[in-house]
Amino acid sequence: MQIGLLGKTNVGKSTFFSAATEAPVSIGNFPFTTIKPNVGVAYVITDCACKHFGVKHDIPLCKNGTRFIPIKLIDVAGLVPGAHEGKGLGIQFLDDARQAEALIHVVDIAGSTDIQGQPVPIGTHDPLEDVKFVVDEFDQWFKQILAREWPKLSKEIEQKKTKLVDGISKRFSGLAIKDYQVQKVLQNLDLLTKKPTEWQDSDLTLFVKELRKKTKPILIAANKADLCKDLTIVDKIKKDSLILICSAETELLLRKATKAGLIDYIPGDKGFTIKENVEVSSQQQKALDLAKSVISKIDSTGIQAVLNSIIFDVLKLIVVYPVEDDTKLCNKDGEILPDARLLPINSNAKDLAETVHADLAKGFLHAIDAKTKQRIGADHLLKNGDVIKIISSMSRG
Ligand SMILES: Nc1nc2c(ncn2[C@@H]2O[C@H](COP(=O)(O)OP(=O)(O)O)[C@@H](O)[C@H]2O)c(=O)[nH]1
Ligand SMILES: [Mg+2]
Repeated sequence: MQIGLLGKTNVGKSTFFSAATEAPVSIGNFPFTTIKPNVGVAYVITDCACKHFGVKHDIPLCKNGTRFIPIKLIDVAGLVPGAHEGKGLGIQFLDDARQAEALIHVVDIAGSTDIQGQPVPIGTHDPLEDVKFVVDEFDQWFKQILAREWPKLSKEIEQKKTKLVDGISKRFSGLAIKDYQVQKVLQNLDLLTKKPTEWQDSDLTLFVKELRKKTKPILIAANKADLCKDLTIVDKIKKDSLILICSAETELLLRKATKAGLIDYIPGDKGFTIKENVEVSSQQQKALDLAKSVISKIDSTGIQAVLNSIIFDVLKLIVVYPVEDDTKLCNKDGEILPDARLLPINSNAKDLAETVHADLAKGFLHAIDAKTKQRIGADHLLKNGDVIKIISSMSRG
């Protein structure tokens, strides 16, 4: 699961990235660190299944029933108008973005940077323009990929040398786009039966727009909300897009203060407390006071809400816990609920097996739902929070 952070320069992408990838709690030696300079691990938060069962476990990714689930975050190169034609870091940008399953578009909601990302006085740039241009760049990029080859491809399809879905999917290979997604969009737009050589330019435009929406959905993070004088601008954008307000700078400060042992804070909390018996310098106190006033203005820093929303609202993923013992809820080493996995909605028991190990799926016999103790088959659809033991003729040891 990879999520890309995109936007023009100076909106706070790197600050968001640093804040989100700074380990939210002390998670021991879990491999959480930066993978590449611009690729790191962030966490979504959910209620751990240990709460449902009323069991206690001591694992790094669960703190008092709050479960942290890792996702990959990519800080995509800054975007400028014309990126799809190679302007700015256009090529690098598209390279980073192609691997992402969904995108967080970081916007300077305070309007303190112009369209090129240069600082301007607060409130003098309309963030709606940024929302529009980013979607536009993306759609044009998609369009270019297909339109370039359409004259040739459409003929091949009609001569039955290539199948419609296959031919289109292949043009988008490397973008993590699946056949069924192409199929679905063609179907929704009634394009499955239209002769490809008779597609108008408007058909191509509409098709790529819908394909982009489906395969690279965008959530807007209205950043620098702390600077914003009038947040009603958010309502204007809300009409057509999913948008959440946040302050990456505040979250970064709070995570650093947590790491330094100064405060108790769990990302997403609507407040924090300074630990007893710690000395805070007057400078630190000032920074924490500022953070407190930001939180009281915008409810929470919003960073965790953005991460959770892209996984649970936009991608609609569910959390499932595979276990090897459905009574003790543990793995071979006796660790209770050691693993939480994010799966697409409509995943079944066999899909879960596949994510654990290919052999486990190959030899799949049945599974057991640890909550109901019921035996379930390969096709059984999983629900959010399920704890599942898989029984396979090919389980390892
Ligand atoms: N006030 C405020 N400033 C922010 C926030 N997030 C980032 N910044 C500042 O915006 C500037 C650009 O941030 P950076 O993360 O480098 O932006 P990028 O070019 O999009 O990666 C820096 O000076 C940050 O400190 C925020 O939430 N509030
Ligand atoms: Mg940056």
